Amino acid sequence: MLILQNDRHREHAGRHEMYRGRLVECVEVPERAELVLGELHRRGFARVERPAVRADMTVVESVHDLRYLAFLRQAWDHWIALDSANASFDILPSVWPNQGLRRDAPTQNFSAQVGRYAFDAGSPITRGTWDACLAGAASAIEAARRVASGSERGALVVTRPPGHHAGRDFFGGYCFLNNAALAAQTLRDAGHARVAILDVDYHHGNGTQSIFYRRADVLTVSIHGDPATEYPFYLGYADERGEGEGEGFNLNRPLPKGTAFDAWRRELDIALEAVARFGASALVVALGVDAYKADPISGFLLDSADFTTIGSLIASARLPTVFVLEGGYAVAEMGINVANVAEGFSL
Ligand code: SP5
Ligand code: ZN
Repeated sequence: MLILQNDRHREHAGRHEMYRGRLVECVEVPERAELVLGELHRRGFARVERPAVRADMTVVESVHDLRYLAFLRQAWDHWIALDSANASFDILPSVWPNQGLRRDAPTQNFSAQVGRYAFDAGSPITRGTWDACLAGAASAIEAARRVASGSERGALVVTRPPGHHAGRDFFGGYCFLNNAALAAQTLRDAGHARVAILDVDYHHGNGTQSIFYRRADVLTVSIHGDPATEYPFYLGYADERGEGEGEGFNLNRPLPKGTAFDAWRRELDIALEAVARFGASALVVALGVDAYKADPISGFLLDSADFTTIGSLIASARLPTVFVLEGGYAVAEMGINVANVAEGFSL
């Protein structure tokens, strides 16, 4: 399996996220990716590449909104132009255009713009967020190209920040650009007529779902904590099946907090059956490992060994596969869990 690493991920390093009325330390930290790379190296995954840091903007602009991209690119400069003292603080929203307010209101006020594009107050924009995200996008696009050409059966993109909560024109859930969606679109552009995205992160991939919700060419399937009690709360229910041409091409499998691997694994079988029935010729896996039992912000009970099984069950789909790193916050164990998936897939 080919490993592609985002060399600029460290440039995104949020300090605080809003949680229960206070600013708490970010759980989505640079060490996460470092520990994954360290463990992959220890396990003998020797083919590690660092792709060009320039992403193909044609792909990025086909998945994301132009004005949203311009906002993200310029956000830090605008922030410090307001007040040079802002450099010591991350950008977080404090006002949102919901409940009857106009998202398209003709304001360029900076706070108004942040709130227009953010859906939570847990996803700080920092000085290096844009550069880190763009390099991550480049890694995901390159991985998809290598898999699409048939030169690799599988590729793993080790990147952060994650992507599956980011939509066409919004960020949140620690995500800004949707790397899995960029990989899927790249596979489509390379000639794969039907591409499936399987999201195994603990949290519902609301961004990915919304990007492809009206499309029949990309199937989105997600196994996640029931949004009735788990983040992101407002999407991810079983009755969301897609809309218009996309009807029938979104599958949500919410599971209660406390679910262990025997029940989780049955859902993976259902998800992989849906991928096979759809007739996908390529697969993108949104690989969060926060279903792990010791994850500090999640509620499933998977063991490290279960991730090896997940890797081998995904391999049994016999599809060219791009894995993209998403969540996972039990930092000490996350390298092991990701490497277990890679090993299970490669056996
Ligand atoms: C990619 C991904 O897994 N995103 C998850 C975003 C979840 N954000 C909300 C979590 C709320 C709990 N935060 C508590 C921090 C306490 N240290
Ligand atoms: Zn997650």
